[in-house]
Amino acid sequence: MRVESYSSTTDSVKRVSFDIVTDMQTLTSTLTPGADTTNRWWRDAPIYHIYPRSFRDTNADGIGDLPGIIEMLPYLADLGIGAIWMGPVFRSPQVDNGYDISDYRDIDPIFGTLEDMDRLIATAHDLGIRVLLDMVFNHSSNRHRWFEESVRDPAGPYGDYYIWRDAPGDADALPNDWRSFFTGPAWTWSPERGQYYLHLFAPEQPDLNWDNPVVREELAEIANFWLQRGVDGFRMDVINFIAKVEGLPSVGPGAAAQPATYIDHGRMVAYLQEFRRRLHRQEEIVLVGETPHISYEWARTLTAAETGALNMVLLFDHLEIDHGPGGRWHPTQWTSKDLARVLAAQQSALSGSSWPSLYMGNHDQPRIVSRYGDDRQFRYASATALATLFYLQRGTPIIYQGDEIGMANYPLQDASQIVDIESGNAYRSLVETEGVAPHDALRRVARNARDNSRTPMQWDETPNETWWYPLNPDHTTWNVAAQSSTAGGPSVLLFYRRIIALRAEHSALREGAFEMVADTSPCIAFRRIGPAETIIVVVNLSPGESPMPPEVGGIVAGTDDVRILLTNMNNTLSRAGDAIDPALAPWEARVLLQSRKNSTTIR
Ligand code: ISL
Ligand code: CA
Repeated sequence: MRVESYSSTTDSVKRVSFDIVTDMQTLTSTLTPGADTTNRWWRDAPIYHIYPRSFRDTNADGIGDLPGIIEMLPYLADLGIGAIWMGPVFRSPQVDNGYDISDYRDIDPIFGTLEDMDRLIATAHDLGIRVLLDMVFNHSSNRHRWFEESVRDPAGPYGDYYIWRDAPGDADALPNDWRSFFTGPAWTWSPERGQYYLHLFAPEQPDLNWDNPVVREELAEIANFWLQRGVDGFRMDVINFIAKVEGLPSVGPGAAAQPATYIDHGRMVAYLQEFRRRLHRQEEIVLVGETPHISYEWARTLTAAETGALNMVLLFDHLEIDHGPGGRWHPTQWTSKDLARVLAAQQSALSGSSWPSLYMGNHDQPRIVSRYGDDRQFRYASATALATLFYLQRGTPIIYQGDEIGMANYPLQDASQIVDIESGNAYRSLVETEGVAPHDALRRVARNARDNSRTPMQWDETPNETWWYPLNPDHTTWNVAAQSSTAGGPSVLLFYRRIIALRAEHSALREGAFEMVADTSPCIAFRRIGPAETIIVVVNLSPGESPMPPEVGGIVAGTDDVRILLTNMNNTLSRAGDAIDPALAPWEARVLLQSRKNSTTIR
């Protein structure tokens, strides 16, 4: 498929064109033999997502650092983790906690040095843990030398690195009506250059011009710089936004909520294929794209092995079922049926040669146990039920730091405790523009604020006043040390270890097909069908006892070789033939194993 486009400066329009490779023959001839077929470690390796600033601080400056990550690698190895993804640790003014990079080839001194990174990679590899970096390539910092040069010298080598537009005739008008995801217009005026530049996020995060071939080459070289240092792949920030529709047309109100209307997905895929083909070691690395608001069709195209672009994407619709029609800051009720519907749709969209990522939260989302679980009455049970539901589907689990010990939302009491740029802007906009009463605005933002998941990792009960953001007061009871045994009660951490081990022990959980069995309220059930065995997962997402859904009850009643592999209620295993309680306890998650003899009869 031939794609044509124009690079973005108004004074020197350059035509660029390239192909999206859709034909398998052509593609495999451009990739190293074996690419995407033989070395798929990333399908089996659970990924642990580290938010470096809040993980482990070794020099008491209140900010987590690379030596802290190195120190805790054995903890992750014990958990059964196969790879870590670290949030951005590159040089940055930290306007958006590192998602505004001013030097892609150096480590920010708040996190450590390049030598620390080399040591981190080597130590991780010794422990069998691969290392993914978070690459922010849709935009850079406005303090990056490229942007400073672009402002200073429009005709110079960096003049076309960003997306510049003249002011329209009307003095107050903007080049178009696009909105920043962080509220406000997506355009900021540069008095020095006398033009507007585009930023889909903060004004300090100008969008890079991917239509400029030099920019694309530059970004691939940066990736290669890190691949040569030994990293095993990248998480690529908002990577579906890199190609904007030609001519940057206005799209009408609601554009910020509907970025699909101004994204040229065909060009996006072509750019990412080109990017991948430029990378060293491309057959052994993993590329995970963060892709908010993407359609299932494009997610499938991006991840299909035949496309040769990304290996996985991070979808968001399962984390939007509690957003009202007004979006994230207008929360609404959800049911387990809504969740089941989305999970089934994602699984079916990414079946075949695509591969899903399985995640319940990250540094942009509230904590899962507070959100879809019950962090008061059923914290252990709901945290483990959700882990069972998410991580035993087909795909690669991506565990966000702290979820493995059931960390909960921060009890925000006051607007002054909102530190995050997106949440702070949202609060101000609710109060100042939408006229929402401050206490109501705080309630809404508190529920979904990104600050919730950015509080420091709770290693033990020790108070620590130095952290950049206060520890959640509940760290006195919910911490790694306390959960390293069951002395204090059931442990989320030990259950996570079991779940991860279970994936390693049963190929049906890694490679088996996925099939939704019951998408009822309050129970969700699915099965994973492998060549030797079928595994049925049934989860009660409610605080009340519930019978197993009839579909599962039927399977259990009709055979005598189903047994319980794991439940979060007690850690004992049953034997084939043992009676299985037809009722699920509140927030019970059960994993049932059916051996091959009968697995065909239940299909
Ligand atoms: O949910 C969101 C939209 O309202 C956002 O938090 C969304 O996930 C996000 O804006 C895209 O995330 C990534 O890019 C941002 C950065 O602030 C996030 O931390 C990062 O994960 C801009 O680089
Ligand atoms: Ca530190």
